[in-house]
Amino acid sequence: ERSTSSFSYSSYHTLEEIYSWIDSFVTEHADLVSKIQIGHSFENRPILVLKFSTGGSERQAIWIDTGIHSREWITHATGIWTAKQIVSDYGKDYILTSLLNTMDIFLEIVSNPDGFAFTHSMNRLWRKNKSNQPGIACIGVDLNRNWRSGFGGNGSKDNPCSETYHGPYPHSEPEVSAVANFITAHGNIKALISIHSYSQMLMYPYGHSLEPISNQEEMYNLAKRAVQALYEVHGIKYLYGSISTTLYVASGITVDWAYDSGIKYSFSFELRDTGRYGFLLPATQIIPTAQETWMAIRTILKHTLRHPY
Ligand code: PAY
Ligand code: ZN
Repeated sequence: ERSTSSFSYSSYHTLEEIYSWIDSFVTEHADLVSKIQIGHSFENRPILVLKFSTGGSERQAIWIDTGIHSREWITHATGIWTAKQIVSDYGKDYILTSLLNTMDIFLEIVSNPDGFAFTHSMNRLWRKNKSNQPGIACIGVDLNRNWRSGFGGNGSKDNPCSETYHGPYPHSEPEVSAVANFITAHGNIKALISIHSYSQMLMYPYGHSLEPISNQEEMYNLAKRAVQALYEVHGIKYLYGSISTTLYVASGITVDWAYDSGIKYSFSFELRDTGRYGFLLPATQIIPTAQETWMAIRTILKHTLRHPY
């Protein structure tokens, strides 16, 4: 894309199209947005993050990632629409404006670039990354099982052929270590939102254990309000609660690591739908999905802004 004006926000795009859109987007909104490369994927593709900032230094920040599982195309599309929404809402929406006047937002749209390229070229339903190890025939680690918190526990597999293979050791995967290193070095991330599909759920830690987190009541009430705000947009119903009690037990996941690293407001979304189309959600649902998700995200941002820690 030469300019973002010819980009279709209601279509699914290839990695090349998204990376080219990122460059145009950053150029067109240079006052508010910059591009950071936080690392390289296993197959050596750049791992990119958009930074939304109105200035300052070492501000508190929000982290949002989409596409850690490559087949969850609605999440990348939602991330792209969200980026556009942030630049158009700044100066208009009071929550987003006051947030960006004191905090930054980091948005990682293609969190698993190798897997994403593979879903376009070879296997639309590929979930993992593309790493391989000598002497092991199966390819790929589940990037949502590779995090240190609860690594290797229930709901993850040590068989490299499994869709939920946790990898050889915590943060073994470059796509995970790049994010973990970035967030740790930053040191001032106050909310983390990791976006998956599908199931229509808004969840918080833990995945690896049934034990409630220390601010579970606050998280439950916040999730409830966020899901209500989402519902009001297009009447889509979401379940909410902890991951282990709402979906299933899963260990080594992003939000458990984030929470254990001190990010009190750590959430994961499972976007539309509940299984009719599953990962193959029609492109006609991209904009409605992104619109409703944004209202839930906005609820979390508002709470984070009003509850400094
Ligand atoms: O959102 O982190 C979360 C929960 C755990 C997800 C996981 O298993 O990694 C849930 C699944 C996902 O989004 O990857 C749910 C989908 C429908 C799946 O692949 O089973
Ligand atoms: Zn997923």
